[in-house]
Amino acid sequence: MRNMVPVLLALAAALTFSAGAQAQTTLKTVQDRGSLICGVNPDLEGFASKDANGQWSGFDVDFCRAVAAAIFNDPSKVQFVPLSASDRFDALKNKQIDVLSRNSTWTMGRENDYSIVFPGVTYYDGQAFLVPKAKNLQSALELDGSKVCVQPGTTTEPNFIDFFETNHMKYEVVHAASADDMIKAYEAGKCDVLTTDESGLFAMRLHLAKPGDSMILPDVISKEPLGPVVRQDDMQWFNIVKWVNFAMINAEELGVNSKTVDEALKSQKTAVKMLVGTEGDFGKPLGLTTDWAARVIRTVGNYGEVFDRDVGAHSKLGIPRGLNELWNNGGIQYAPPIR
Ligand SMILES: N[C@@H](CCC(=O)N[C@@H](CS)C(=O)NCC(=O)O)C(=O)O
Repeated sequence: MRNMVPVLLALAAALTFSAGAQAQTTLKTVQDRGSLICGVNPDLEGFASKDANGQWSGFDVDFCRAVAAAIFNDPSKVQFVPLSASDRFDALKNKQIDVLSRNSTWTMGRENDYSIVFPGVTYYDGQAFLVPKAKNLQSALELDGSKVCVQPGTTTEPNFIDFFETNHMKYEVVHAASADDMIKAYEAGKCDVLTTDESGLFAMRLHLAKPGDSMILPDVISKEPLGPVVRQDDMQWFNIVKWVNFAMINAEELGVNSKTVDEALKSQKTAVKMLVGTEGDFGKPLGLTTDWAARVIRTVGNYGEVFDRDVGAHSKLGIPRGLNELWNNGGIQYAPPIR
């Protein structure tokens, strides 16, 4: 037995070494690289799109920028990787990206199938239908016999099939590989209905030749909680992404925005002090600085500022806050406190 001791010690050392070698965290990888790699939609106005100068903008893009701001104090330190609906979760699983921020619906099946996890909901959405106004429809229950344009690899396809079958309506599925292809197929008359998340319909309608000739039916047939996604293997990284979202929501609730954040640094209110880092240190346990949330708010904005600018009242999409209002203002956006 005594002869076994050196062998066991060597074995223990080897195991410790290999555990250490594996322990390169996502945060360390991102810091060493000097930028965050974020998977986004290739082209969905308001959520993620690129202008003629190669500048990305949108709600999902701003979330990536917020994570970069928390880490680097610089929201520009992001490399954006455009991903199709079908490729996005494999890209995350295979470590081609650090985080996915691409109008993705949180479902249990996706977490199980790809060993991924949604740290929160940045946008509460639901599936709807866009139709020509000339059809004079009042409800999605009048869609019997429709040719429906839908993108594969989404929650949209099984949802709408379920809805039609439950309501004993006939349908024909017309597949389109991108939002752009869906628009083209609809305008060419290959389908008479577009279906996806309501936010996506607002975005796609802008790109129709005559947006005013189509309407979104009032029926919302599913829950589509959209949010960022990370792998299940790194709790620190999961927590960073989770608390960046919650910090932005809490900032709006506490009235701290990109213009008032310096004033907030002088606030005597405990909740504000804990948010901006003048009391306690909530950043260090996540591997961040004390002022991590102040960095996000200063350079990207609070939740309401980002919503407003990218998809809300001050954007081309003009989507009402609806469910995405704060919980104390009639909506369901609710972040656990930073304290
Ligand atoms: N939230 C749904 C739908 C997401 C989705 O990919 N929607 C389509 C239709 S709006 C899209 O964004 N397409 C953009 C593209 O691939 O060009 C999901 O997670 O499956």
